[in-house]
Amino acid sequence: MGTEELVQSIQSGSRRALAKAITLVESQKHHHILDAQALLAQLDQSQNNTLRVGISGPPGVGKSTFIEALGLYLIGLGKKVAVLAVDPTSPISGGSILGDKTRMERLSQNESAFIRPSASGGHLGGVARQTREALVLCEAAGYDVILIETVGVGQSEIEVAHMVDFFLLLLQPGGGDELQGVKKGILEMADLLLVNKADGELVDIAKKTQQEYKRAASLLRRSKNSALVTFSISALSEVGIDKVWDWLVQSHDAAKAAGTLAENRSLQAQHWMRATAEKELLQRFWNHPQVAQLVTGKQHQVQDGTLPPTQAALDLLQAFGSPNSSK
Ligand SMILES: Nc1nc2c(ncn2[C@@H]2O[C@H](COP(=O)(O)OP(=O)(O)OP(=O)(O)O)[C@@H](O)[C@H]2O)c(=O)[nH]1
Ligand SMILES: [Mg+2]
Repeated sequence: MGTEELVQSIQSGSRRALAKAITLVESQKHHHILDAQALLAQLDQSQNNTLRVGISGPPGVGKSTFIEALGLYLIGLGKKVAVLAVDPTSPISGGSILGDKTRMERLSQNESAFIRPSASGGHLGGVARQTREALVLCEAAGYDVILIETVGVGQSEIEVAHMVDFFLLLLQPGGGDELQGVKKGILEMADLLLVNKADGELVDIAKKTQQEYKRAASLLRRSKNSALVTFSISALSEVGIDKVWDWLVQSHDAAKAAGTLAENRSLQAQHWMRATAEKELLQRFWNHPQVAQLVTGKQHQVQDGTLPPTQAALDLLQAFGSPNSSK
């Protein structure tokens, strides 16, 4: 299938074409990367009515259960939902969402849902790029809401926050003091904090935890100019899912009206351009034949103390290419 044909099939909603295109953006082969870029350039990206939502939280908090509940709720409203994951630890053959398909059984069997396990790019940067490009492909294929689950801690969340409109953090009832090992930086990025498992015996403690977080959130210094909103929900009993969706719709509408949605996406695109260039440059630097030839020797000299580290670094850079002549 040629690029043009593939684009048409994706835009006409073919799941097979979508899956094929995602496989293409996941490939590490140089000519596939070029083909994938040609494909992405041809997609109609004017449809910006989509909603990109990141979902994060400690292991076992109920992310997959929540995604299934929200996904089914949205399909009930006539939406098409795509689920992606960022999981740099996922093994070569299929990521953790594949195992999760059993947890998202009803959603995975629904025709209005598209679930794709995390790419297995090996390193987080690669996985993040592939997920971001898969997201764009899903939008071109007509999916209205893209849910991205992060698996793993710390850096994955930051990568996901750079590709979504809203970032949701799920937490367990209880254990509010130490914030369940969630880093401050992640709290800063979150738009909505959900205390899950507010059901059965856990209802009261979940509500109490939510109140504690609400108080803590009001004291939080944030880089975002919006406040951190907190709810308690039960993904398993499907309680509060409508509340979360209403909040998302209202926030999405408000951001569109204020122009911040488009602005945020444009800043994110610029971030990806810089981050990609920087990663590529680093790789080219270390793979450069002259640099590779020199590096071991320079390392030894630095180790011996016969060469200052800055001079050694300058020598490597000199081997890579002359410094900018204007400076
Ligand atoms: N009581 C209760 N249990 C829940 C709820 N949501 C999820 N669980 C249970 O918590 C366990 C973990 O749920 P998952 O949805 O797999 O959690 P996860 O965050 O996706 O887990 P990882 O992907 O492994 O990090 C399962 O046994 C769920 O049935 C809830 O709202 N209430
Ligand atoms: Mg999960």
